[in-house]
Amino acid sequence: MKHRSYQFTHALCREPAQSVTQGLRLSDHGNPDPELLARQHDIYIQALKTAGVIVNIMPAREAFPDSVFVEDAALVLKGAAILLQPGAASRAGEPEALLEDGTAYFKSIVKPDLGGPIDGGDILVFDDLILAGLSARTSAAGAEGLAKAAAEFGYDLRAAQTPPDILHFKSHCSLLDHQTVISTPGLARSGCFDGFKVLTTPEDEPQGSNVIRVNDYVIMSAEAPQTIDMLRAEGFEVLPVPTTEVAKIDGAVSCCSLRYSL
Ligand code: CIR
Repeated sequence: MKHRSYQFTHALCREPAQSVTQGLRLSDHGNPDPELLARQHDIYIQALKTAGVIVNIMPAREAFPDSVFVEDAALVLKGAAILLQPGAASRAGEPEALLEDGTAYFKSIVKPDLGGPIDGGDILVFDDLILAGLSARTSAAGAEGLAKAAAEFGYDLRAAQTPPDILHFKSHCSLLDHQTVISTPGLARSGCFDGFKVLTTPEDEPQGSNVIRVNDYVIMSAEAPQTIDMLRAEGFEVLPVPTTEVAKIDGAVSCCSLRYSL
């Protein structure tokens, strides 16, 4: 049977730093509480384990307040990590930190010259197709650079547009299965998911659109109750996890892990 893009054997996370209080944010909702964030991160890791993956955890990196959001530093295709070029200056060293701390966890690790910035949060991976949302963190040049790197693994890459005023493409959409996405209504209207089945979140619950489908489970924010009910009614096995602290610095469930198969 074809290997699906939501089937994973492994996940890689990073312990949150105490400096997470300095994490970047588009608007201020107060600093995250590092202790509570760490407890919520543990619950998240437990959910990944329930979904059947082996979770490896790298040590905290105090020099990088946002380094718990490990998804932005690399894209893993077929077990091989492609180091990315984060678009925020304070995060530029995170791929190097991943190289130092994480190399042993992948089949291989490459550092291509991407020619421009691109964050993992802007990259949505289907079975053979990648959508890359152009944003303040991801340039057309970065997406083109990644297209070349991803082609070597058999993926086509299509650029899309991250909606204005949000951080990342995946702040407003996620994969539910190989032919289904969940999206905010606004992003769905842009037409970037033509050819896919699209479920839309309620207008007042955009936080429901960032989920991770991991094997038979959908891990998502407990702070999206209407979307949880909707996905359960659609037959998905949902594992809600608390995300109040990462949400204060524009984080959500997808950014806290790299998921892949070995
Ligand atoms: C940042 O602004 O880079 C972090 N505070 C949040 C990153 C979230 N990453 C993601 O959704 N992939």
